[in-house]
Parts: sequence; structure tokens; C-alpha cells
Amino acid sequence: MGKGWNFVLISAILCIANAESVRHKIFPTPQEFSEGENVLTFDACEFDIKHNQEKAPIDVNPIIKKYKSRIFGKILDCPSYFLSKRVLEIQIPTLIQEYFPAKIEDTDESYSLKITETEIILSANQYSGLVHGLETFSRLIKPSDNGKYVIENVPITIQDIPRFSYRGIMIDTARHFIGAQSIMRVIDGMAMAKLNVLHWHIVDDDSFPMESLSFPSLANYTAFSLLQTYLKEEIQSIVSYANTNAIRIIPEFDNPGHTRSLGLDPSFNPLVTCFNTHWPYSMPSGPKIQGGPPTGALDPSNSTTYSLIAGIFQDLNFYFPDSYVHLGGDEVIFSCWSSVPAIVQFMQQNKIQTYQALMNYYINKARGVLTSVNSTKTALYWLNEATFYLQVKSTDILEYWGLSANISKLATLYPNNKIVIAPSDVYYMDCGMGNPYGGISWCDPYHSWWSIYLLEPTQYLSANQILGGEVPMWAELVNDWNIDGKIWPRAAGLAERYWSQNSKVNVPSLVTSLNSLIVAMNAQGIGASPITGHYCEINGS
Ligand code: CP6
Repeated sequence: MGKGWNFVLISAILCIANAESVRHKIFPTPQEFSEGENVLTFDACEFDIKHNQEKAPIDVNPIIKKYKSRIFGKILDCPSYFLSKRVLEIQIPTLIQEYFPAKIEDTDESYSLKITETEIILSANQYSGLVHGLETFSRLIKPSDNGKYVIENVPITIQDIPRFSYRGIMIDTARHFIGAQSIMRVIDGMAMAKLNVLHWHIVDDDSFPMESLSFPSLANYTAFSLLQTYLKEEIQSIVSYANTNAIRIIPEFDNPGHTRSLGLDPSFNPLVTCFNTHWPYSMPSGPKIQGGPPTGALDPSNSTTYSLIAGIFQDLNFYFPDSYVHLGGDEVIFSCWSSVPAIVQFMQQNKIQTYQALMNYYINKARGVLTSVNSTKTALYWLNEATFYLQVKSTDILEYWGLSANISKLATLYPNNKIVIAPSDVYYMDCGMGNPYGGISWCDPYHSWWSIYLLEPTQYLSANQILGGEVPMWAELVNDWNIDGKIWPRAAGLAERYWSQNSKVNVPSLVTSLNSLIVAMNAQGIGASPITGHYCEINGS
């Protein structure tokens, strides 16, 4: 008898919601929606998408084409005598001038969708809203019998708008090379979860896999191989694909630390301190695996350092049109600087008394270099407890990767800076899988989609200081073969938290809508991991 009750209890938790409401088909949860009980049925060739953006500077046809083929499984070649009975009409008040406004806070991602028996109307104010609306629409249509398609719960109205403007994933392509096809899959998944920033940590100690236009032979030395190098055209097509999907790419050149790979080029080797020195970590537990190569930090006393970074900034300007650039600033090992007599001497001459002050000197000088290459970009920096001394401009954005318990300190330490929340004890997706450094206790537990979802950022910081959140995917243990399953569905936990209102958690509903996202991702060739058995995927969770 006891067993019977247990069974009922468990099934009540896991499988009570049916996947038949709009609520269960759309993830993240839309702000507001209403639905009816009718069903629209139509043939693929009875359907069309029309828009009022004929002469817009930004071409909306590629994204429409993508969603048509998403919905119908292929690009339709319908005979011309077919009359489209169902038309999705896209209305945007003015012609779309750009993918994104310069400031991410100015992006209007809102859209509204109305589906009745007689009309289907999608309205948006900017490009991003159009893309989100198409995504939502595509998830409401499903194939039925005899080649027909259905939309259930008609009439449907949806008013949707995100809660925070920066919702990101970071990919690291320096620890393992991640092929362009995999990056495109990450972008596809992001569009499905309505995430809007891909932070591309393109280079690091291990490799520098970016073709440089300023230093054409650089990647010959610094990439793992020529095949494992992002060439010019490849970078441009990744950026263009992301933008078409309403996703900004923010490139990161992590400096002055994490730059050892630059020293693989003989002409830059003298600029990298600690080129041959391994991480000075004492490994607390576990096997002594050598997790990474030696780290490196650029020599702030050498003027050639600033010509090198000027060239790299120029490359980033060329490849990445976005108005943001990430300048790293994390994990500089001061003993690397103190081991170089020229640096110690430079500090004495310039009355720089501490390595923290030297770091601030460098950051400030690098900012001047950024400006000198005609960049008007807004800078982001990493920040954790070890770098609370960093002096940044009030317009800089700080990506906080320290412990979640210390997020609240930023309110007094950096009251004027917008924060991107990325606490390593909750958001780091490399954790809990056999840490490459041999086990760091706070990085031990696997951070599930649920634990990422549960962190409510406004419990630590006021909403107006929070620009958004980001889940970093460090790639020591990630390559083309497992990146999908490590990112998804965990990044969707962040997507729900930063898109939807902090309303009461309804676990079965959330599991059902997340299941529908995972199933939709799998259908697009994205290797998202399941969160329940297949029974719940098809019957509701
Ligand atoms: N690489 C860079 C890393 C990390 C950081 N920066 C990192 C540190 C600790 C853990 C995971 C990743 N691998 N460039 C910190 C921002 Cl547990």
C-alpha cells in the first residue's frame, strides 16, 4: 500500500501537465497570453508569410526563409496556382534600419502575436522582436495527418517582452577548437531559447585560433593547426548568421593574462611573462592532472605590448561590428610580473607601488589603445573577489564570475557599473565533470538547468544594476562532440530566469515547456540532453 502511494506521489510530481496549452509549447514563458479551444488545420502550400519591410536596409527574408523551412521541414516550392489561405502578416512600424541599437538596453525585443480563425498577425518594433515572434510562432505549429499542419488553442494572443536585456552564453574556443558548424548550432539553440548574446572567448593561453589581418602569420604559430583556425570568411559568416538570428557576438580578447599562446609566435614571445610557468595552483584533491598549459601575462612595461594589442583590437573591429568588446582582465598572476627585472624596474621608475596598481595602469593604457584604433566600443571586463581593486569607467560593464554569495558586494563596490551575472558556483557549465585542475571544491557540483534557473538575481542586486546574465562554457572538457549536451538544456535555465517574470514557480509546467524546447532542439539537430524520460516528453511532465 505504501508503495502505491509513493508511486502516485512521484507521478504527481513528474507527469501531470499535458502539453496542450500555449504555456507548455513556448520556452521561455511568455509574459502574457490567452488561448481558446479551436484548431486551425492547413496544407503547407496554403500558408505564406508576408511582411511590410520591402525596402528595409536589413533584409528580413533570410530569417523568414529559415523559419519557413523550420516549420515545414524544407523550403517549399509550391505551385503558383495555390492560393495562400493562411498568411502570417508581419507588421513593423518603421523600416528596419539595423539589427541592433548600439546600447543593448535600447533593444526592443518585444513582439505580439495574434492567431485567430481569420488572421495571423505578428507585430514588433525592431528586428529582434520579429525574430522572437517567428520563433514563438514556429513552436505553435505542428505537423498533423496527411501532410497537414495544425495550430491548436486558437484564438491565441501573446504579448511578450524580456525581463533583462543581456541573456548570454560564453563559448571558449581556445581550450578546444570548436568548429563553425558547432557554433552555428549554438546560435540556433540560442534563437530557440531567445538568448541574445554570444560572448566569444576566442583566444586564451592554449591557442589563438583567429586569423589576424594585422599579423598575417600569427595563427600559423598560435593555433593548434591551420584547420583549427577561424579564417576571415568563416568569422564573418558566423557573425552574419548570429545577427540574422538576432544574436550579438561580443568577442573577447582576454588580456593581459591568459595570453601565453601569443608567445608561440617568436616575434611576440618576449612580451609574454611566465611563458613556461604552469599554474601555481596547489591542487586540493583528486589526481594531479595537468589541466592547462603554462599561463602567460603580457609585459605591461614593454611598449611593443601595446602595438601588439593595437593590432588585435583592429582585427576585432574589422570582424565584429557589435558595439561591445570584452577585454578580459581576469587571473593575472602577479608572480609572473615580479619575476621579470625589467617590470620591477619599470614600476620603480614610474612609482607604481603594487601589482594591483600595475594592473590598473595596464587596463587604463589598453583602453587608450582601444580608442586609438578608432573604437567607440563599450568594454566588458571579468570581475571576481580577487580583482575588486580594478578601476574601471562607469560605462564599463562588469561580468561577475565570483561566488554568488558575494554578488551583493557589487552594489557598494561598483555602484555605477552595470553587471552581467555569471557566478562560477552556479553558472559555470564546466563544473562538476572532473575538473581539469584536479578538483576545485566550489566548482565540484554539476550545475543543472534547475540550479541555474533557481538563482534569482534581484535577491543580490537591484534590477536596474543588472544588465543580465551569462552562462560560461569553458572548454577544457568540451569539443565538437559534446558541446550541445553540455550547453543544453542548462543555458535554457538562464533563459527562463532572465526572460520571464519572476512569477511563482510551477514545476510541472516548466518541465513540460522545457521538454518541448529540448524536443524542438533535437529535431533541429541540436544534441540537447533530455531532462525526463521520453514518456514525459510526449505526454507532458
Ligand atoms: N579561463 C579564463 C578559465 C577561467 C577563467 N578565465 C576559469 C576559472 C576557473 C574555473 C573555470 C574557468 N578557464 N580565461 C575565469 C574567468 Cl573553475
